Amino acid sequence: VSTDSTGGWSELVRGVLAGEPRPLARLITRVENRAPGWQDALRALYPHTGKARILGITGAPGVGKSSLTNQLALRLVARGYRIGIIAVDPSSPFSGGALLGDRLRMSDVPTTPETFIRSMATRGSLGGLCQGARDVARVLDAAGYGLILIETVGVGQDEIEIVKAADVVVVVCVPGQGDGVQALKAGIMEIADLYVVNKADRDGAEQVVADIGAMLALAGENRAFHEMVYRTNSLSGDGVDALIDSLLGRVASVELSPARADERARDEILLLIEREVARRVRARLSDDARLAAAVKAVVTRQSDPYSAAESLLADLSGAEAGPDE
Ligand SMILES: Nc1nc2c(ncn2[C@@H]2O[C@H](COP(=O)(O)OP(=O)(O)OP(=O)(O)O)[C@@H](O)[C@H]2O)c(=O)[nH]1
Ligand SMILES: [Mg+2]
Repeated sequence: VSTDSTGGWSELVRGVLAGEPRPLARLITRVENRAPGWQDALRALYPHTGKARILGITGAPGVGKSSLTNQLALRLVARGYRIGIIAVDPSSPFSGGALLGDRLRMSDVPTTPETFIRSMATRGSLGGLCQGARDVARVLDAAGYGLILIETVGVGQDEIEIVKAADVVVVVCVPGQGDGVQALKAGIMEIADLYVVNKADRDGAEQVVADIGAMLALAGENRAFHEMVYRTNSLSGDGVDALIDSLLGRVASVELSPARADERARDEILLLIEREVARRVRARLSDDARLAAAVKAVVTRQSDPYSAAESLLADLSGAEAGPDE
């Protein structure tokens, strides 16, 4: 379409800022694919960001995160919000079923100027899962989506990093998962703002509520229990409005502390640097005869991976520093 000197980016950026869905979808895809000029696009959008609030929705596979997100989105749109949804899939190597399932369950959410849905099945994506979700959220923010819901399966470091970047984190549990609540203690618990016991239509929901209560008490949580634990049925929508009232209350009260804002910016800058350094190192070494020789030496036990890495790194930094140093 466009052949301007920015490779069409400036037109897309204009469209995004004007709130047009098609340029938005195209720009996000190109940013995710790291098409040439992606940084320029994000640079141009950055001054227009910082208004959106991000809700992280996490929990074990199948607890109803997508169904709940769907219910939240429909109701929030009815309340006048523009909602961006990012579904981060674990991209199971066995099938694309999870992705399709998410699309199906979220199909109730109309793609209108009020809602925008993007699935990311992106293990091994170019920018990394966490940065990828961050970039997409940032584009949606610039496009005027005031609330961004990010669904992630609460397993794995990447997913935890993603929800850490959210303003409010909802952890979804269900009855009948036995040690489900137990499993949550690792990592996710520290960042949870609210707990949802979904599938509250099923037996055992009250037991899960009680388990969470016990866990919170152990953790010395001093917020009122009833303000932290909600019961929902994501099929009928029961309980979802009460959850929304609480979420909106929290969102309104979240003002990022300066220290937290600094920490986030710092994390992001470091992450971007790490990615780029890793990319450059791989590019430099991939065809390097020294790497090939080191591989052989390690495989035949003439050397070891530690010495090989150390000596290649020394070569690289020597080359970086230049002949004068
Ligand atoms: N009975 C009952 N079933 C529910 C409820 N919420 C979701 N389900 C069902 O649970 C199944 C999983 O729902 P999803 O919304 O796909 O769950 P998810 O957590 O997004 O799943 P993954 O993204 O695959 O981890 C579906 O068959 C839903 O219809 C609920 O409140 N009650
Ligand atoms: Mg899902």
